[in-house]
Amino acid sequence: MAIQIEKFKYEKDNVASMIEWLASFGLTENQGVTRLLYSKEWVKAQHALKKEMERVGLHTYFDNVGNLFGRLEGTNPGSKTILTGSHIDTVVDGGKYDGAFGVIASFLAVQRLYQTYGPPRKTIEVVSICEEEGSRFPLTFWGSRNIQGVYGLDRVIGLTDSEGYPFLSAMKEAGFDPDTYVPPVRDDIERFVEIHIEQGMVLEKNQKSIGVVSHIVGQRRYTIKVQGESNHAGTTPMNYRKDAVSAASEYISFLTKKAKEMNPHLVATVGRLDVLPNVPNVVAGEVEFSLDIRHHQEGILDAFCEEIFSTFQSHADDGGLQVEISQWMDVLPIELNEEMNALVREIAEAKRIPYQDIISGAGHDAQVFGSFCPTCLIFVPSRDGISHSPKEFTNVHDLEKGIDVLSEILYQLAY
Ligand code: HGY
Ligand code: MN
Ligand code: MN
Repeated sequence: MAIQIEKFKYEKDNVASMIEWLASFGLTENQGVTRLLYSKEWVKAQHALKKEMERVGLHTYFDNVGNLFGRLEGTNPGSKTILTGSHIDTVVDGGKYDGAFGVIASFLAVQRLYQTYGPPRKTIEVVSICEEEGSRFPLTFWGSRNIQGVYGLDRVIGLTDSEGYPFLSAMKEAGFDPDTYVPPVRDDIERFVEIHIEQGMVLEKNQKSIGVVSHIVGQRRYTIKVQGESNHAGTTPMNYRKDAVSAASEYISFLTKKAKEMNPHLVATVGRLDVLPNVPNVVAGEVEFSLDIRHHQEGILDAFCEEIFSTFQSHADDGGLQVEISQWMDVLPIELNEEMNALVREIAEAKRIPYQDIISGAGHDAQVFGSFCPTCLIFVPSRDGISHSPKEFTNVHDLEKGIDVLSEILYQLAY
């Protein structure tokens, strides 16, 4: 497939310019980025990155699901691989840095190491992971969980995006034919290093330039369907209604109140809500909403889910409605590798870069790799803590400091 790569060029070895270049693949009219898995913007971005990786001397290849790798062969024959990178997909109208900075930083760090020291002892691979967000299809970590061997094709059969477009058709059109799919499981990865924007305001508030992530929260995502009965808005008395909107709004205010009461670190978010038939003069027969719940302790997640779902069910029973709760994401909280974190702290100290340990409230590919091989996740600050928004921004000094620390840990692990 001849991919038409955008004309936009970036200044070589310039992280700010490369951020703008990569953002040009899926730029929205309000300067956000929408680059969903297997979309045309996603295909162009992956192929443009592939070209850049080849330009600086990396051997490139795609695996069966569209993870892009740039390989710098180690001099030690048969050495295992130090993998570094992040995800290339975004949320809808997201920012220019989420995922993208990690891919660019790994690319620039490896390029600088190769230009300065030549080939490493251990092989280093830069990875542009195909999907992490779960923004187009109801599944997350499609890239890293294929590498780990947790996901296979069976996980996506019958899956469609919100427009009903089948996952397998999108995958095939992007150049990754499900008929030739074999699980792209890797058994040669020794360590994984990811750098990412914090997406919160802790580092900025504490005037730190580097975050050493000790834990990543566990995450559960659900689709909740409330089935009532459509009826006439004018002739149906209030007590005779099975109003799905009024029931769903009770559930949402209950879960919000319960999350605030139960634990200061617990977060619960309803980001999407669809109403049927969604017209002003009809009592809604059906509501479907998303629910994203996170905490770094599994016990809290269990207790919260138990309480809210039993409450939804008894409320629905009393009102003659049905409620259907389907879970489509369940990622355990994880503690990252302390030996690698100690190395990051040492490097930041030596470079006099202010740093602190931090818990990540956002999910990351590092939490998938973390249960598979020694893994660390390094944060750089987000201005005003804003992310998943066109306003997402990190100043270039912090970007460069991040690349500096990333280069040094890769040097110590692979050279
Ligand atoms: O939603 C998240 O935590 C991440 O940005 N995917
Ligand atoms: Mn991310
Ligand atoms: Mn994200």
